[in-house]
Amino acid sequence: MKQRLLIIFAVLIYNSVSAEDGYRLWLRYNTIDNPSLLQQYRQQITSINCQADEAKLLAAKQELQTGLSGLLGKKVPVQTAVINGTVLLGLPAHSPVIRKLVGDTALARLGDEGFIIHTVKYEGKNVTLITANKEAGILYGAFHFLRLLQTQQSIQQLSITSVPKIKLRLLNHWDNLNRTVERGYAGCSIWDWQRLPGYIDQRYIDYARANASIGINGAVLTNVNANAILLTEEWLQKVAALANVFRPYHIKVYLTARFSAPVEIGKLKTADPLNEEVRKWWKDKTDEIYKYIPDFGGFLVKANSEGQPGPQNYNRTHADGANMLADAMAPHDGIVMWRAFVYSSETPEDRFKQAYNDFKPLDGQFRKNVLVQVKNGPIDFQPREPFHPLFGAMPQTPLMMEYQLTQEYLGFATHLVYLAPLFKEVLDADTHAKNNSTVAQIVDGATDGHTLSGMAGVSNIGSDINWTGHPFGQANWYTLGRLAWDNTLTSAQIVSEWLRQTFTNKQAFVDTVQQLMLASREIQVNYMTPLGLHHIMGYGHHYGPAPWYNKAPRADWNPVYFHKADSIGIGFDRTARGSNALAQYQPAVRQQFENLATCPEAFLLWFHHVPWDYKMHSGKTLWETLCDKYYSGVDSVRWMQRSWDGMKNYIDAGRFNEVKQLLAIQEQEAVWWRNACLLYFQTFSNKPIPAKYEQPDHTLAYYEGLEFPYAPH
Ligand code: GCV
Repeated sequence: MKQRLLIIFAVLIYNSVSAEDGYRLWLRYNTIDNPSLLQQYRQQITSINCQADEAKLLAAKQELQTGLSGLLGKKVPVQTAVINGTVLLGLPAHSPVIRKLVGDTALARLGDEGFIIHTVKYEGKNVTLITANKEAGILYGAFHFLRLLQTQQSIQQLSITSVPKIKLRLLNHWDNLNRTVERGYAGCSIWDWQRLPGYIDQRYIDYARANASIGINGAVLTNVNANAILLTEEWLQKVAALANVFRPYHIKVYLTARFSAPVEIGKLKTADPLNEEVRKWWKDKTDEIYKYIPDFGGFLVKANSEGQPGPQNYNRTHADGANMLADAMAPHDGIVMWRAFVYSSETPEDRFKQAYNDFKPLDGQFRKNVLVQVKNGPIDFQPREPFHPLFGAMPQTPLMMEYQLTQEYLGFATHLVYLAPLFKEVLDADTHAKNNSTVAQIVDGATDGHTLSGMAGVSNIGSDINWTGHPFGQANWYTLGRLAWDNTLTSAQIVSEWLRQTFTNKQAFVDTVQQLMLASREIQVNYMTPLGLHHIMGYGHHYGPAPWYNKAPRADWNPVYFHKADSIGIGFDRTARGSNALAQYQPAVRQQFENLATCPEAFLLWFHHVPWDYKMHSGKTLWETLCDKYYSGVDSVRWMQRSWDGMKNYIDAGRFNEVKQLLAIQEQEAVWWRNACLLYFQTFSNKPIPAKYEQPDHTLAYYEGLEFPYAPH
C-alpha cells in the first residue's frame, strides 16, 4: 500500500511539471498512470548503458534518459555496469558481444537506418538491447522503445526488427525568408532567419527530436517558390547553423533552388542549363554549399510552374534542368528532387493532363540522383483526388510522393481532418502498370527496383505554441513520418499510437476519438466536395466555397472550369468524349473510371458530366445524392462535436476547450459550404433541396457577396 501511494505521488510530481499546451507533441513522457504497469516497467528498466562511441549516440542516450525518467517517474541512471533491467545501446562494430547476440544475418537486413530491439541475456543479466549498424538506427530504436512505453505495450519479450521502406522521408517547408509561410496557418515560420546563425532557438532542437521520433530524416527549409538570395554566403551560414542542430538527429537539410539564380545572384546573362558558364556556376555554388554543410541533402526545384523560372524558358526540358543540378550534386552524393507540379501558362489543355504530358516522355532521361516529386493527385491537394497518372508511368525514374500536411484546401488549421485515410487511399491504389504496382510499391521502389525512394509532406508547422495551429494537425505530421517509414501501417494503428502518446491511454477516449478521426476526412469530403467535385473553393486564398467564381486570369484557376455545372448536369468529362485524361491511366484503371456503372461514386464527377436525374446505385438521382452528401457531412460534424463533448473528463481542460471551439467553427463552415454549394448548383439543377432537410438560412447572393481580403494564403 505504501509503495502504491509513493508511486501515485511520483506520478503526480512528474506529470505536473508541464502544462498541456501541445508543445510537447507526442513526446510528453508523463509518468505511466497505470500503477501495476508502472511497477512492471520499473523492474524491467533500471538503467541505461551506452556502449562505445558515446558522442555519436548522445541524442539517443539523452532522449532515453529523459523519456524513461519521465515515464517511470524516477531518474533512470546512465551507468557502465550491466545489471538486470539495463537498456543497452550499442553498435555491433564496437562490441563483439552485441554482434554475437544479434548475428550477422539480422544485421545485414537493417541497412543504415534499421534497428533491432531484443530482450536478451547479456553477461547473465536481463537486458533490453537496442542495436543497429549505424547511429541513426540506434536513435530510431530508442524512440521506438519509448513509443512502446508511452502506448503502454508489454516490453517483456521484445523481438523487434524495423527497417524503413522509404529512403528519403522529408518535410517540405513552404517558408519564406521574411518568415511568412505560403499556405501556413500556424503562425510564422519557425526559422528565425534574422537571428540565425547566432541564436539557436530551443524549438529547432525539439523540432529535430520530434522528426527523429517518427523517422523523418530531411527537411527542405524553404518555399518552392524560391528566393535566390538563400544561396548567398550570408544565408548559407544561417542554413549551416540549422544543419548543425539537426545533425545529431540524423536530419539533413535541403534547399529550394531558384532556377534563375545564376542570373539573379550570379550576374550571368542566362540560366540556360546547357550553357557551360551556367553549369559551372551551379557546380561552384554546390561546392560552396558543401563547404558550409558537408552533409547537405540536395535541392528541391519547382520550375516552369505558376510563374517560376525553369529550363523551358530556354527551350530545354525538365530533364535538362534537373540533370544540370544533379551533375553538380553528384560528387557530393547529393540529390535533386524535381517537382512534377507543372502546368503551362499558355496551353489551354486540361490541367489534369499537363504533368504527365511533360514528364512521361522524359522517363529514362534523368540522372541517377534525380527523383521526380509528384503530388498525390493530378490537380492540387484536393480533399479527394484520384491517384496521379504519373505513378506507374515512369518506370525508369524514382517517383517521390508529395502530400500536403498544411490544410490549404481542407479548412486551414481550423478543421479537424485526419489525413491518414487520404494518404492510404492513394498508396493502396493499384496503378496496374505491372504486377505488384500499387502506388505504395511504385513509391517505395519495389515495383521497379529503385534504391532511391522518397515521400514528402508539405509542412503544417509554424511558430504557434502547439506547432500546427489545430492540436489535431500534429497527427498529420506524425502520420507522414510513420507512413514513410512503414507504408503498410494502417490508419487505425497510427492514430491509436498518436492519441495514446499525445493525450491519454484511457481506452474510452482512444476508442471514441479514433473513430472520430478516422471518419473525419470522408466527412469533410461530404460537406466540401462530394462525389468527385474538386477545386470549388474561394479564389486566391482558397478559404470557403466559391463554386460560382469565374473571374480568374486563367480558365483553370476558376471553379466553374472544374465542375462545369449546366442545365444538363455537373462534372468534368475526362473520358474519350471529353478531355480524355483517362487515357493517361493503364487500361484497367481507365476502364473502371470510364464506365459510369463501374466508376466509384467517390470519383464520379472527376471523370463524368452526369445528368442531374442520373440514377445512382442507390436508386436516388444525382441531385438527391448530392443533397444527401452535403447534409450528411454537416450532420457528421455535429456528431464529431457530440463525441468530443463526451471526452471532457478524460483530458486537460486547455486542449479540450481548444478543440471544442474549433469544432464549433468547423460546424459553421460546413453549413456554409453545404448551403453555398447547393444553392448555387440548384440554379442549374432547378430542383428543390428535399423538404426533410433544414433549409439554407441565407440566399445565394449573400454567399456570393462574402469577401475575405485578409484570409491567410
Ligand atoms: C508553393 C498550389 C498552391 C501554391 C503552391 C503550389 C505548389 O498552387 O496554391 O501556393 O505554391 O500549389 O505546390 O507549388
